[in-house]
Amino acid sequence: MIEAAAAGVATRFNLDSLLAGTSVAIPAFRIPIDGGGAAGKAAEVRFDAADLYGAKGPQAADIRQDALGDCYFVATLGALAQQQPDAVRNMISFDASTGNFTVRLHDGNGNPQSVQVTQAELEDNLARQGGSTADNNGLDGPIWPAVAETAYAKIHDSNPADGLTEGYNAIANGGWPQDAMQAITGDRGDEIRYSEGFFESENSALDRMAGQVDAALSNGRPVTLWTVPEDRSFWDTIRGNEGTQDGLVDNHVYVVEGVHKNADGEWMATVRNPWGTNMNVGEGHDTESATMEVPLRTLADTGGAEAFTVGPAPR
Ligand SMILES: [Ca+2]
Ligand SMILES: [Ca+2]
Ligand SMILES: [Ca+2]
Repeated sequence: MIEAAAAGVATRFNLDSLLAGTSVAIPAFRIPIDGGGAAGKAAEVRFDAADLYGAKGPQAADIRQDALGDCYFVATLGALAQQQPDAVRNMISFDASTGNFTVRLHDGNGNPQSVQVTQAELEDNLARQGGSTADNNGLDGPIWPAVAETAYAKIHDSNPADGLTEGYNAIANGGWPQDAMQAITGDRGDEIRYSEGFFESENSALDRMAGQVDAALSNGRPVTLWTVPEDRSFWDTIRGNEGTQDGLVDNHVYVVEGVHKNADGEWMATVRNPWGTNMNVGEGHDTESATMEVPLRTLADTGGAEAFTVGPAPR
């Protein structure tokens, strides 16, 4: 069972779930349902096409996961926004005649599904402190992540007419990065895992993995990183030590922004936490920044990363 942890408390998660899904709770933000809508719009159509994106278009920084444990989904959204912003634009449309957004997701066979998201369902997402920044910024912020997340909850709800609690319960307690890639892009993508071949040195294996990730990003493919608890050595275990920590939240999914060799010749991955911050991780590398660098060697040595998930190239 993965539980949300309050901000300000180091987040530690029980390890009996293999699902990748963590969340961090923030104080509830009350949406002014009565009174005028945001930005002077009528309350019945609070959001429209002009609210979807910021001035720079769809961006990974538009993601801010809070109360819902669907990092696997919102991190994948962020990775797609970073690599293929036009794919995000093509995924979502607004119908002024109904006030609904339409989101194109995909079923398990890659077949497109059109999902209608109503104004009320979108406001419900914001009240649940979903994956957009709009619920954190007084309803001001790009709402495309909330629209997409609402659609994902809706396809997991057997009766949307009575609300989407069932759907949110299905998606917000962890899930798999490749399932999210499938739903968002129609393609499960590929996984890159660290491995050393026979007679292969660690340096060579790291070069190979970094080259695969770098090539994927260069080809416009969305890439996420799925983290797991670090391995502990025999001695760490019997002494009750945590062992070396990589600084990344365990059982989480990050957007991968890039890989590069630093001045010491070490491969570093730049990753973005869908929380919008790297505070309260509790592994000794906390930073206010949403992005941080982590040595690939540390991930290989600690076993703190399960896999990179690589989505399809632009079509
Ligand atoms: Ca949020
Ligand atoms: Ca329902
Ligand atoms: Ca970790």
